[in-house]
Amino acid sequence: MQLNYIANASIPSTSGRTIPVIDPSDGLPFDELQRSNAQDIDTAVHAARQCLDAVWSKLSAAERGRLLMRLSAKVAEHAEELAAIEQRDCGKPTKQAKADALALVRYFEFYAGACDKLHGETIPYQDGYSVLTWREPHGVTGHIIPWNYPMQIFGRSVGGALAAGNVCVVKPAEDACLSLIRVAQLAAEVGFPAGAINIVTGYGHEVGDALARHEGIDHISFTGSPKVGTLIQQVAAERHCPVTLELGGKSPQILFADADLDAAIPMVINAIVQNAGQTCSAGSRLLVDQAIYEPLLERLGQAFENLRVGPATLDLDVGPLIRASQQQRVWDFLSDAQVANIPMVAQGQIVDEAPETGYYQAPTLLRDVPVTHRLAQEEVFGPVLAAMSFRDEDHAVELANATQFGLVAGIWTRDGARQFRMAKRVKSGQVFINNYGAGGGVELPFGGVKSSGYGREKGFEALYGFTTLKTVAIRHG
Ligand code: TXE
Repeated sequence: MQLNYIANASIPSTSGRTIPVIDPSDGLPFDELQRSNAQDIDTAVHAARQCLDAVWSKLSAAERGRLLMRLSAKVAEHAEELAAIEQRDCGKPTKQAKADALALVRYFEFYAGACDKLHGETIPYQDGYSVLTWREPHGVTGHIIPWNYPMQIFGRSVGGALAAGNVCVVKPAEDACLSLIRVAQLAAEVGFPAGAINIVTGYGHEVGDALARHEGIDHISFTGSPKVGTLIQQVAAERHCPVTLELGGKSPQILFADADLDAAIPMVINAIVQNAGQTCSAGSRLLVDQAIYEPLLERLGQAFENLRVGPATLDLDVGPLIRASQQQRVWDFLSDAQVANIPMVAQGQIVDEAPETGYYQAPTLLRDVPVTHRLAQEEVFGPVLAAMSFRDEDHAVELANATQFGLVAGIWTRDGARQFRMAKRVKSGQVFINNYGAGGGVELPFGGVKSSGYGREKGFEALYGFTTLKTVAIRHG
């Protein structure tokens, strides 16, 4: 039985209710979580506030940095354990689960080093004045985390918030809590004061909503669906609470005829099958120069047919989807494709060892997807790649920008001038040229434009979002 983790103690919810924890590889329950309520959130927010006032705000930036560095080392020691927990909870193939644990190590390491480098400025003003700016923490920050990359998103969000001097109340997704409860315990072991990191589990509409509404939450960081992002904004607007939103995408991979296809193809595939396509930055649209459309689809089709899907511990190319409703969502998209006569180029194979009760979906490559079809417009959040061709650079830009989203774009061309032109013309928070994702580097600021959200997480830039700027003007004559 998993308990909430509040003020460095494992405690049950006052609701007395629980939620089953399901292994996506076989669809069977193996543990239970607390189904918390608004009262539990209130307890966590008070614990956090007490910690902030009595302890956290008294630490120097260097002391906060040392604690984060110790946590980074502790997570590194426990990386295998955390990866195994996440693997069972979220159905991640072993290499993905390990990569996520190591990313968490890096987030804490990066933000440990950033704590004492968050400077204000002095501003030249009139004679007789000195003007300076201080970057102050918001106070108690709320973090609503999704289930696709729990450890990574916790690292980028909570790591940045703590580094900037905040204390945190975290609501993990109901499908993916276990690793984060363990990380909070590890934080207590390395000396984080009671109340600095609090984890309250439960359903979004109950406990997530209570967190977003709580008067004691000074900033909300949310990663999830556009629908819930809108709700969070509305709730936060009522009390003018700042929010950072990361709401996914429909990111294009744009391949010009002069692209290095040997380099591009593995990355195009990885960008849509990694984590079974349940990645906010998944490269889910493939825009291809018409001159190379047919030969490229042939090569990609062969590669898709070789992709193998199965239980997480088999560590194949693709694991299961997170839950039955997510599987149903992908099936609905694929049946809409059939109704619209969108041609399927190829599908991977689900291996015989995959239990029928698991949530498996073979990677699927579709071609000639009309730009207005929902497969070219909406996030599937599964291993489904929608290909279409373009005539020239202008047409590529038009297609790339023809969705409500703007998170990531991958551009593949050897032409240096075109690289810059495309990077400028594509509307997205990130542009990757001749790569996709730049290896997930924690240093790289990350966030979207349009319906992909606003604010930035990751990198040093995130620290600005986790602080508020105070201008101090002194008239000294
Ligand atoms: O997301 P939700 P779901 C997208 C993706 C996916 C779709 C649905 O397309 O198929 O969203 O996934 C909490 N108040 N992304 O339904 O509901 C919830 O408990 C406060 C993209 O799982 O948005 C969880 O912790 N919180 C994405 C978190 O919000 C609420 C990652 C995300 O869940 C809430 C996940 C409420 N009323 C899904 N309702 C990305 N950008 O990476 C739910 N939550």
